[in-house]
Amino acid sequence: MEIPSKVLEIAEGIKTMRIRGAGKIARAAAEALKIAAENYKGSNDPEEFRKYMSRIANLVISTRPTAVSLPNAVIYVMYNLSRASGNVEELREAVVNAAEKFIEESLNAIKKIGEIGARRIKDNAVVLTHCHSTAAASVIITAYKMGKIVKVYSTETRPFYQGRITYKHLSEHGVPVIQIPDSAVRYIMNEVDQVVVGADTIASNGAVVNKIGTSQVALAAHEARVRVFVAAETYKFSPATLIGELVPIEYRSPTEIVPQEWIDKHRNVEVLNPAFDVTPPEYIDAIITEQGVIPPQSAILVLLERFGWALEKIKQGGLGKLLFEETLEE
Ligand code: RUB
Repeated sequence: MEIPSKVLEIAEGIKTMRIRGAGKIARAAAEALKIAAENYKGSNDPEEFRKYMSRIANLVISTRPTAVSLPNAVIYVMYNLSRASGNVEELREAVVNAAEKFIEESLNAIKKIGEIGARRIKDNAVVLTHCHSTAAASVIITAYKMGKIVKVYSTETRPFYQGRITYKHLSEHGVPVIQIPDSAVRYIMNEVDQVVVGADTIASNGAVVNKIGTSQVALAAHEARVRVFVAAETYKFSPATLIGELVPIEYRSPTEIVPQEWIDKHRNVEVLNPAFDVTPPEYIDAIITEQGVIPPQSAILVLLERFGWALEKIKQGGLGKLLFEETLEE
Protein backbone atom coordinates (compact mmCIF):
# COMPACT_ATOMS: atom_id res chain seq x y z
CA MET A 1 0.00 0.00 0.00
CA GLU A 2 1.26 3.42 -0.89
CA ILE A 3 2.25 5.81 1.87
CA PRO A 4 0.08 8.97 1.74
CA SER A 5 1.97 11.95 0.31
CA LYS A 6 1.16 14.11 3.34
CA VAL A 7 2.89 11.54 5.56
CA LEU A 8 5.97 11.56 3.30
CA GLU A 9 5.92 15.34 3.41
CA ILE A 10 5.98 15.33 7.22
CA ALA A 11 8.80 12.76 7.26
CA GLU A 12 10.79 14.90 4.82
CA GLY A 13 10.01 18.03 6.85
CA ILE A 14 11.49 16.44 9.99
CA LYS A 15 14.56 15.19 8.12
CA THR A 16 15.33 18.57 6.54
CA MET A 17 14.49 20.42 9.78
CA ARG A 18 11.62 22.39 8.31
CA ILE A 19 9.90 20.86 11.32
CA ARG A 20 12.37 21.03 14.18
CA GLY A 21 12.60 20.99 17.96
CA ALA A 22 11.92 17.83 19.94
CA GLY A 23 8.34 18.68 20.89
CA LYS A 24 7.33 19.78 17.41
CA ILE A 25 8.75 16.68 15.76
CA ALA A 26 6.97 14.49 18.30
CA ARG A 27 3.64 16.18 17.53
CA ALA A 28 4.36 15.97 13.79
CA ALA A 29 5.06 12.24 14.19
CA ALA A 30 1.74 11.71 15.96
CA GLU A 31 0.02 13.75 13.26
CA ALA A 32 1.68 11.63 10.55
CA LEU A 33 0.36 8.43 12.16
CA LYS A 34 -3.10 9.96 12.39
CA ILE A 35 -3.06 11.02 8.73
CA ALA A 36 -1.79 7.59 7.71
CA ALA A 37 -4.62 5.87 9.58
CA GLU A 38 -7.23 8.21 8.14
CA ASN A 39 -5.94 7.59 4.60
CA TYR A 40 -5.56 3.82 4.83
CA LYS A 41 -7.02 2.35 1.68
CA GLY A 42 -6.04 -1.31 2.08
CA SER A 43 -8.25 -4.32 2.70
CA ASN A 44 -10.55 -4.88 5.65
CA ASP A 45 -8.04 -7.24 7.23
CA PRO A 46 -7.02 -5.76 10.62
CA GLU A 47 -3.60 -7.44 10.30
CA GLU A 48 -2.92 -5.59 7.08
CA PHE A 49 -3.80 -2.31 8.81
CA ARG A 50 -1.47 -3.09 11.73
CA LYS A 51 1.39 -3.91 9.35
CA TYR A 52 0.76 -0.76 7.37
CA MET A 53 0.87 1.32 10.57
CA SER A 54 4.12 -0.38 11.63
CA ARG A 55 5.66 0.59 8.30
CA ILE A 56 4.61 4.20 8.84
CA ALA A 57 5.90 4.09 12.43
CA ASN A 58 9.32 2.94 11.26
CA LEU A 59 9.43 5.49 8.49
CA VAL A 60 8.67 8.33 10.91
CA ILE A 61 11.15 7.10 13.53
CA SER A 62 13.96 6.86 10.98
CA THR A 63 13.84 10.58 10.12
CA ARG A 64 16.07 11.89 12.94
CA PRO A 65 17.98 9.85 15.50
CA THR A 66 18.60 11.93 18.62
CA ALA A 67 15.36 13.33 20.05
CA VAL A 68 13.64 10.50 21.92
CA SER A 69 10.42 12.48 21.83
CA LEU A 70 10.01 11.17 18.29
CA PRO A 71 10.02 7.41 19.05
CA ASN A 72 8.20 8.07 22.33
CA ALA A 73 5.34 9.75 20.45
CA VAL A 74 5.21 6.90 17.96
CA ILE A 75 5.35 4.28 20.72
CA TYR A 76 2.51 6.02 22.54
CA VAL A 77 0.26 5.81 19.50
CA MET A 78 1.36 2.32 18.47
CA TYR A 79 0.96 1.01 22.01
CA ASN A 80 -2.65 2.15 21.93
CA LEU A 81 -3.07 0.41 18.60
CA SER A 82 -1.52 -2.77 19.98
CA ARG A 83 -4.08 -2.81 22.81
CA ALA A 84 -7.03 -2.13 20.53
CA SER A 85 -9.03 -4.92 18.97
CA GLY A 86 -11.79 -5.11 16.40
CA ASN A 87 -12.17 -4.26 12.74
CA VAL A 88 -10.13 -1.77 10.71
CA GLU A 89 -12.53 1.04 11.55
CA GLU A 90 -12.05 0.46 15.27
CA LEU A 91 -8.29 0.24 14.92
CA ARG A 92 -8.23 3.40 12.85
CA GLU A 93 -10.17 5.17 15.58
CA ALA A 94 -7.71 3.95 18.22
CA VAL A 95 -4.79 5.48 16.26
CA VAL A 96 -6.58 8.77 15.63
CA ASN A 97 -7.65 9.12 19.27
CA ALA A 98 -4.20 8.27 20.62
CA ALA A 99 -2.48 10.70 18.24
CA GLU A 100 -4.87 13.49 19.14
CA LYS A 101 -4.45 12.78 22.85
CA PHE A 102 -0.65 12.86 22.53
CA ILE A 103 -0.73 16.20 20.72
CA GLU A 104 -3.14 17.72 23.21
CA GLU A 105 -1.19 16.51 26.25
CA SER A 106 2.06 17.66 24.71
CA LEU A 107 0.72 21.19 24.22
CA ASN A 108 -0.69 21.23 27.75
CA ALA A 109 2.69 20.09 29.08
CA ILE A 110 4.42 23.10 27.53
CA LYS A 111 1.96 25.44 29.23
CA LYS A 112 2.36 23.70 32.57
CA ILE A 113 6.16 23.75 32.29
CA GLY A 114 5.92 27.50 31.68
CA GLU A 115 3.91 28.00 34.87
CA ILE A 116 6.10 25.76 37.02
CA GLY A 117 9.39 26.99 35.57
CA ALA A 118 8.49 30.66 35.86
CA ARG A 119 8.22 30.26 39.65
CA ARG A 120 11.91 29.34 39.67
CA ILE A 121 12.97 32.49 37.84
CA LYS A 122 14.34 35.19 40.13
CA ASP A 123 13.03 38.76 40.20
CA ASN A 124 14.81 41.07 37.74
CA ALA A 125 16.52 38.09 36.18
CA VAL A 126 18.85 38.13 33.21
CA VAL A 127 18.34 34.79 31.51
CA LEU A 128 20.42 33.05 28.86
CA THR A 129 19.03 30.45 26.50
CA HIS A 130 20.50 28.36 23.71
CA CYS A 131 18.93 27.15 20.45
CA HIS A 132 15.15 27.32 20.13
CA SER A 133 13.15 25.36 22.64
CA THR A 134 9.40 25.78 22.91
CA ALA A 135 9.50 24.48 26.49
CA ALA A 136 12.29 26.86 27.54
CA ALA A 137 10.54 29.74 25.76
CA SER A 138 7.35 28.91 27.66
CA VAL A 139 9.22 29.37 30.98
CA ILE A 140 10.83 32.60 29.79
CA ILE A 141 7.63 34.13 28.39
CA THR A 142 5.57 33.19 31.45
CA ALA A 143 8.22 34.62 33.79
CA TYR A 144 8.43 37.77 31.68
CA LYS A 145 4.67 38.23 31.88
CA MET A 146 4.98 37.92 35.66
CA GLY A 147 7.39 40.86 35.52
CA LYS A 148 10.40 38.78 36.54
CA ILE A 149 12.71 38.96 33.53
CA VAL A 150 14.56 42.07 32.45
CA LYS A 151 16.68 40.66 29.65
CA VAL A 152 17.29 37.46 27.71
CA TYR A 153 20.50 36.54 25.93
CA SER A 154 19.85 34.17 23.07
CA THR A 155 22.74 32.45 21.35
CA GLU A 156 22.83 32.34 17.56
CA THR A 157 23.18 28.54 17.67
CA ARG A 158 25.33 27.83 14.70
CA PRO A 159 25.27 26.34 12.20
CA PHE A 160 21.48 26.30 11.81
CA TYR A 161 20.80 29.61 13.62
CA GLN A 162 17.83 28.43 15.67
CA GLY A 163 18.65 31.42 17.91
CA ARG A 164 16.98 33.58 15.30
CA ILE A 165 13.76 31.66 15.82
CA THR A 166 14.11 32.22 19.57
CA TYR A 167 14.74 35.91 18.98
CA LYS A 168 11.59 36.18 16.90
CA HIS A 169 9.48 34.03 19.21
CA LEU A 170 10.46 35.91 22.38
CA SER A 171 10.27 39.34 20.72
CA GLU A 172 6.75 38.63 19.55
CA HIS A 173 5.83 38.28 23.22
CA GLY A 174 7.55 41.55 24.09
CA VAL A 175 10.54 39.92 25.82
CA PRO A 176 13.72 42.02 25.45
CA VAL A 177 16.16 39.69 23.68
CA ILE A 178 19.78 40.19 22.76
CA GLN A 179 21.32 37.87 20.23
CA ILE A 180 24.92 36.82 20.89
CA PRO A 181 27.30 34.53 19.02
CA ASP A 182 27.78 31.14 20.66
CA SER A 183 31.41 32.02 21.35
CA ALA A 184 30.35 34.95 23.59
CA VAL A 185 28.62 32.75 26.17
CA ARG A 186 31.42 32.66 28.74
CA TYR A 187 32.07 36.38 28.38
CA ILE A 188 28.40 37.26 28.90
CA MET A 189 27.87 34.75 31.72
CA ASN A 190 29.04 37.36 34.29
CA GLU A 191 25.79 39.21 33.66
CA VAL A 192 23.51 36.18 33.64
CA ASP A 193 21.39 35.06 36.62
CA GLN A 194 19.87 31.87 35.23
CA VAL A 195 20.19 29.64 32.18
CA VAL A 196 17.08 27.99 30.74
CA VAL A 197 17.38 25.47 27.91
CA GLY A 198 15.31 22.66 26.46
CA ALA A 199 16.11 19.00 25.88
CA ASP A 200 15.91 16.48 23.09
CA THR A 201 16.53 13.49 25.30
CA ILE A 202 17.10 12.91 29.00
CA ALA A 203 18.95 9.76 29.99
CA SER A 204 18.17 7.63 33.03
CA ASN A 205 21.18 9.11 34.88
CA GLY A 206 19.83 12.64 34.31
CA ALA A 207 22.25 13.60 31.53
CA VAL A 208 20.63 15.98 29.07
CA VAL A 209 21.07 15.72 25.33
CA ASN A 210 20.34 19.02 23.64
CA LYS A 211 21.55 21.22 20.79
CA ILE A 212 25.30 21.24 20.25
CA GLY A 213 26.86 23.84 22.52
CA THR A 214 24.50 23.27 25.44
CA SER A 215 27.21 21.50 27.45
CA GLN A 216 29.56 24.46 26.92
CA VAL A 217 26.84 26.82 28.12
CA ALA A 218 26.31 24.62 31.18
CA LEU A 219 30.04 24.46 31.86
CA ALA A 220 30.39 28.24 31.69
CA ALA A 221 27.35 28.61 33.95
CA HIS A 222 28.76 26.09 36.42
CA GLU A 223 32.05 27.98 36.59
CA ALA A 224 30.19 31.27 37.19
CA ARG A 225 27.83 29.68 39.78
CA VAL A 226 24.83 30.38 37.55
CA ARG A 227 21.93 27.94 37.86
CA VAL A 228 20.98 25.84 34.85
CA PHE A 229 17.38 24.79 34.32
CA VAL A 230 16.26 22.31 31.68
CA ALA A 231 12.63 22.56 30.55
CA ALA A 232 11.46 19.20 29.26
CA GLU A 233 8.23 17.25 28.91
CA THR A 234 8.27 13.75 30.41
CA TYR A 235 8.15 12.18 26.94
CA LYS A 236 11.70 13.44 26.43
CA PHE A 237 13.03 10.88 28.92
CA SER A 238 14.58 7.89 27.22
CA PRO A 239 13.46 4.43 28.36
CA ALA A 240 16.18 2.76 26.25
CA THR A 241 18.85 4.36 28.45
CA LEU A 242 17.51 2.26 31.35
CA ILE A 243 19.07 -0.79 29.76
CA GLY A 244 22.31 0.98 28.95
CA GLU A 245 21.62 2.08 25.40
CA LEU A 246 23.41 5.28 24.46
CA VAL A 247 21.64 8.22 22.86
CA PRO A 248 22.78 8.42 19.22
CA ILE A 249 24.17 11.83 18.34
CA GLU A 250 23.11 13.04 14.91
CA TYR A 251 25.83 14.23 12.56
CA ARG A 252 24.42 16.45 9.84
CA SER A 253 25.78 17.53 6.49
CA PRO A 254 28.98 19.64 6.49
CA THR A 255 27.21 21.90 3.99
CA GLU A 256 25.26 23.35 6.92
CA ILE A 257 28.63 24.75 8.06
CA VAL A 258 30.46 25.60 4.84
CA PRO A 259 29.21 25.77 1.25
CA GLN A 260 29.74 22.82 -1.09
CA GLU A 261 32.14 24.90 -3.23
CA TRP A 262 34.38 25.37 -0.20
CA ILE A 263 34.36 21.63 0.48
CA ASP A 264 35.17 20.96 -3.18
CA LYS A 265 38.13 23.36 -3.01
CA HIS A 266 39.48 21.97 0.26
CA ARG A 267 39.21 18.26 -0.30
CA ASN A 268 41.80 17.47 2.39
CA VAL A 269 39.83 19.23 5.15
CA GLU A 270 37.26 17.28 7.09
CA VAL A 271 34.25 19.23 8.35
CA LEU A 272 32.18 17.75 11.17
CA ASN A 273 28.68 18.83 12.10
CA PRO A 274 27.54 17.11 15.31
CA ALA A 275 24.04 18.41 16.02
CA PHE A 276 23.73 17.59 19.74
CA ASP A 277 25.84 17.16 22.83
CA VAL A 278 25.47 15.69 26.31
CA THR A 279 25.42 17.77 29.48
CA PRO A 280 26.23 15.68 32.54
CA PRO A 281 23.78 15.84 35.46
CA GLU A 282 26.38 17.59 37.66
CA TYR A 283 25.95 20.74 35.56
CA ILE A 284 22.17 20.82 35.78
CA ASP A 285 20.37 22.30 38.78
CA ALA A 286 16.87 21.14 37.96
CA ILE A 287 14.70 19.69 35.23
CA ILE A 288 11.31 21.34 34.90
CA THR A 289 8.69 18.88 33.71
CA GLU A 290 4.92 19.21 33.47
CA GLN A 291 4.77 17.00 36.57
CA GLY A 292 7.05 19.21 38.63
CA VAL A 293 10.64 20.27 39.24
CA ILE A 294 13.07 17.40 39.74
CA PRO A 295 16.81 17.10 40.25
CA PRO A 296 18.42 15.38 37.22
CA GLN A 297 19.22 12.42 39.48
CA SER A 298 15.48 11.71 39.71
CA ALA A 299 15.15 11.07 35.98
CA ILE A 300 14.85 7.39 36.79
CA LEU A 301 11.61 8.02 38.69
CA VAL A 302 10.03 9.75 35.69
CA LEU A 303 11.08 6.85 33.50
CA LEU A 304 9.65 4.23 35.83
CA GLU A 305 6.39 6.10 36.12
CA ARG A 306 5.99 6.80 32.41
CA PHE A 307 7.49 3.66 30.90
CA GLY A 308 7.25 1.14 33.73
CA TRP A 309 4.71 -0.82 31.66
CA ALA A 310 7.26 -1.35 28.91
CA LEU A 311 10.25 -2.27 31.06
CA GLU A 312 10.07 -6.03 30.66
CA LYS A 313 9.83 -5.76 26.88
CA ILE A 314 12.62 -3.19 26.76
CA LYS A 315 14.87 -5.49 28.81
CA GLN A 316 14.15 -8.36 26.45
CA GLY A 317 14.84 -6.70 23.16
CA GLY A 318 15.54 -3.00 23.42
CA LEU A 319 13.03 -0.35 22.63
CA GLY A 320 13.27 -0.62 18.86
CA LYS A 321 11.76 -4.08 19.00
CA LEU A 322 8.95 -2.99 21.28
CA LEU A 323 6.12 -2.63 18.86
CA PHE A 324 7.29 -2.80 15.29
CA GLU A 325 8.94 -6.18 15.02
CA GLU A 326 7.43 -7.21 11.74
CA THR A 327 8.70 -4.32 9.73
CA LEU A 328 12.01 -3.88 11.54
CA GLU A 329 12.98 -7.34 10.37
CA GLU A 330 12.01 -6.71 6.78
C1 RUB B 1 16.39 21.74 18.82
C2 RUB B 1 16.86 21.65 20.23
C3 RUB B 1 15.89 22.09 21.28
C4 RUB B 1 15.15 20.86 21.81
C5 RUB B 1 13.98 21.22 22.69
O1 RUB B 1 17.25 21.05 17.93
O2 RUB B 1 17.92 21.17 20.53
O3 RUB B 1 16.55 22.70 22.34
O4 RUB B 1 14.67 20.10 20.73
O5 RUB B 1 13.02 21.93 21.94
P1 RUB B 1 16.87 21.00 16.36
P2 RUB B 1 11.47 21.94 22.33
O6 RUB B 1 16.63 22.41 15.92
O7 RUB B 1 18.09 20.39 15.74
O8 RUB B 1 15.64 20.13 16.21
O9 RUB B 1 11.41 22.45 23.75
O10 RUB B 1 10.82 22.87 21.35
O11 RUB B 1 10.97 20.54 22.24
